Amino acid sequence: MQKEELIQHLSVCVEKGKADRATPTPPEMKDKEGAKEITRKLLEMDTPPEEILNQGLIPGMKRIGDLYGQGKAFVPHLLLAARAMNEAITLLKPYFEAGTVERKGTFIIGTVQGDLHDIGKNLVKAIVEGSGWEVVDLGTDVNTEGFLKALEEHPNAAVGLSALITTTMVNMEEIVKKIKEKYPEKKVLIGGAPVTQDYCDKIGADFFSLYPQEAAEYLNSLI
Ligand code: B12
Repeated sequence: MQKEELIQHLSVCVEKGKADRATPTPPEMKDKEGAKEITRKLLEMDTPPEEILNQGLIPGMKRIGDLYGQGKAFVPHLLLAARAMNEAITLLKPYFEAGTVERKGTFIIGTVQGDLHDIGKNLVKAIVEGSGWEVVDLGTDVNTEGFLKALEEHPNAAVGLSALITTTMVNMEEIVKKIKEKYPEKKVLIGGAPVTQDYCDKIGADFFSLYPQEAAEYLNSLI
């Protein structure tokens, strides 16, 4: 298969939750290569990791997300797709990290309270790490105290908040407020599908983007 065809096929694997060859579903793809094998193949063909991410993985996840939104796919489908995407991201991560020469600073990141989505957060983490920062990953469902405690341990760090649900996004406001009360100069980055620049301005965060690379560039501009 040509590179473009493989990337297309990769996006179908993510959409259908075909993580690797051993994944038994969907039946029509049984015993066929999955996201893991195809990503490995693409990397062996020297495909840039950003291309694999932006043209294969993210569109596949978007399609299953859209189907879910239309009531044509359900939570188990999303879980399978997330597993397929994570298999591929694990292979891409060392490439994002490869550029690391020295640590430019520390970046604390977490998905906010009530929210268990971590695919986007993990992407931001991988790309910021890859751009030379030490990243402290607090995981998911992180409350205000969790972020403040991490800041006590890393007082010079910048902070990133991720949220994927409109009802958890609102928790960002309190977290930003408490961080700014204690550390007025602290830079707080926010992101996640429902977040907007307006919301960022409204809650007094410093930076918003849907693109991890832009977050890395913003952090680099702070040095
Ligand atoms: C995969 C998925 C899941 C998986 C999550 C697996 C995992 N490990 O993350 C599972 C199945 C567990 C799941 C569960 C649920 N989900 Co869900 N899920 C999705 C789905 C399909 C994709 C999300 C995703 O990973 N996108 C891909 C990543 C790469 O995008 P991203 O996170 O936005 O990140 C990008 C940017 O936003 C940015 N970014 C992200 N974070 C940050 C942070 C910073 C600092 C910066 C700068 C940038 C940045 O960078 C990333 C790369 O570009 C979306 C639908 C969709 N199309 O978005 C629904 C969606 C988010 N889920 C939704 C819902 C409702 C749920 C559930 C409540 C469902 C249920 N009934 O149980 C639960 C919630 C559980 C919980 N408490 O969190 C809704 C939210 C609706 C709303 N009102 O907000 C969505 C939008 C689906 C829908 N259309 O209804 N989900």
